[in-house]
Amino acid sequence: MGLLVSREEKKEDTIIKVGNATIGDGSLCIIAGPCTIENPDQLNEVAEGLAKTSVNILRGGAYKPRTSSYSFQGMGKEGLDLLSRAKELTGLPTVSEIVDIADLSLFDDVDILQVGAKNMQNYALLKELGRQDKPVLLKRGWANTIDEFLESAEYIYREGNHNIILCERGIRTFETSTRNSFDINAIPLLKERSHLPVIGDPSHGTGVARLVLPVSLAIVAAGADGLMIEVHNNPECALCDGFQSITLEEFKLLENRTRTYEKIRNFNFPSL
Ligand SMILES: [Mn+2]
Repeated sequence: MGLLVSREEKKEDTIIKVGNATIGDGSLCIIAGPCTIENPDQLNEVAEGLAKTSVNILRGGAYKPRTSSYSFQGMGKEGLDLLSRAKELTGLPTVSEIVDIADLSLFDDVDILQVGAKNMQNYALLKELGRQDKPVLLKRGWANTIDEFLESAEYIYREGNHNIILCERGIRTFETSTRNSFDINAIPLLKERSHLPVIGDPSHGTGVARLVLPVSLAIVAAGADGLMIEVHNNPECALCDGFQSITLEEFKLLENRTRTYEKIRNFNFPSL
């Protein structure tokens, strides 16, 4: 039996609407914001800067499952409160990562629940999110195959929540010059195998700020429904992932270039 998330089961693309943003309708949905919410000034400066661009959704982490237990673990509830205020200020819908279903009530004002790469196979969490009525952004684990990724999406889908966004964020390879190797193959392959929207995260996919723009262009050209970009007002001082975060100025260039690529790929060339 084919998976419910597969193209065989449903031919038409799944289109997800969140506030004024649409994901999966052929347009490019740009999600941007800081890796981690650090303080009111940081989030507001980034959010206000992004609100002046064509960004569609604001991201910001409040619960951070860090590799080291000694690293900053996020602001928690206080961070989500700041994200609510930024949403009010900018009118942008928001996405934030949930690591524990016990925190769910704190996410009432968050529009999209993110499952991070480390939790892609946390099946208890996936099943619970499958019973919620808001979209889930599911990241691929760095050591998981496309098949395993789709099986994880199925855990959410079969519980009744059909609004799932698949996010390729790079896989671990022998390469050490970058944090991960962005798996560009995954974009057209997932679009072919599943009706769910597919986005790319070049920030974690490369782990190198100067590679974020060129890899973003590759993601758009490959047919992704969106991008997720880490932006910081002062990357050098970021509490998390500063090395892969771009500035607002750099984001404006990225926005400009990727929107041009979006127009080119969506242009219907007249037949001769
Ligand atoms: Mn990050």
